Amino acid sequence: MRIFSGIQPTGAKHLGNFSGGFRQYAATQEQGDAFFCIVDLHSVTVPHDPEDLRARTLDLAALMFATGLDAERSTVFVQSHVTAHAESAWLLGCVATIGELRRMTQFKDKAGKRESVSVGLFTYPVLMAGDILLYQTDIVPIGDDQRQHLELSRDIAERFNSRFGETFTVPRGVYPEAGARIMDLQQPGNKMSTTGGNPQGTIYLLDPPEAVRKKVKTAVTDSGREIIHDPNEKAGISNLIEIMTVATGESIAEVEKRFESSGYGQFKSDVSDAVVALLEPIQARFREIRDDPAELERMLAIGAAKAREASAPTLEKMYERMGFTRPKGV
Ligand code: ATP
Ligand code: LTN
Repeated sequence: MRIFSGIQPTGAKHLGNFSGGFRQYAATQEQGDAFFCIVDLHSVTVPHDPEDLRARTLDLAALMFATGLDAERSTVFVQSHVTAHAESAWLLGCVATIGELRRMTQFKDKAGKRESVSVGLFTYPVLMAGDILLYQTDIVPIGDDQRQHLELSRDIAERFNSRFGETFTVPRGVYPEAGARIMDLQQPGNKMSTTGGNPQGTIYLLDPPEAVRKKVKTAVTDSGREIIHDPNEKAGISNLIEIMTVATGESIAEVEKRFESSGYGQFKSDVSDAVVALLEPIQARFREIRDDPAELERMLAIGAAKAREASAPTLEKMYERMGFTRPKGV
């Protein structure tokens, strides 16, 4: 089975990214042939600082290994190191339609907040479709916020296949059972997010223990007393329950049962302990791995070579099926 997912190198990574991203990457790599891509081309769709992008690309690679990716088993690479990604985005951009891109809620949200919006932000989902389809991907581990983009990738794959002949595997999204959408602790109506969130409501993976405790303690809840999962009526508590499941591996029902007779104060304190216990070893491994940038660069170079080899046949097929001539024999 082929597994593919991507993650952006800009912004500090948070517990939502851990839940929908990192922990699913580490789990799915056991199921087959896995590719995990640091999507730097996606990160320039909004204004960015070049030095920051450079530094964060290596930091993100370190975090991916620190959260359990195994360089022997999985291919971890940087999107811009494999030119097939930019090429497939052009080809698929001529298959996707303006109408379907206009319906993307992430574009509407992000574009609505800016005066000037890049063309790249609009065509972002097409680049993402190429990422996935180039690898004949069967499953894509992601968070709930990427569901619409994944559905679009499937539509583009099916359209290409029916217009030009069977070329792509149609991929399936894989979402965590609990924690597919971790919410902001201060605004439990919005997802935890680097770009759109509130820093006080966002638990960063590199936050020190005191910061985690303060953020959980001040998390917005409700005036009730029961620790039960009801996202409509009790968004804040439901979110803390899901955070607990992410930190301990328990189910929602197990967390509810364990805190049946506890108050919110005790529950919050136990949630912070569990999150701190989750993050401490990740942070220690991250510091170790990041301290050897030459080794990280070597691993990414190996990843890029493997990704080039794996994606080349599909890109070639795309060109051929679409009727392009190919350079021969020089
Ligand atoms: P952000 O909103 O924080 O800027 P992002 O979604 O733009 O994040 P990435 O960091 O590339 O960008 O996301 C990596 C993975 O994390 C994706 O699979 C995404 O679905 C998932 N993810 C992001 N936010 C959350 C969340 N609040 N809960 C669960 N999964 C999430
Ligand atoms: N859009 C995604 C990042 C992303 C991705 C991908 C995820 C880019 N290409 C391919 C899965 C598969 C995001 O913002 N999280």
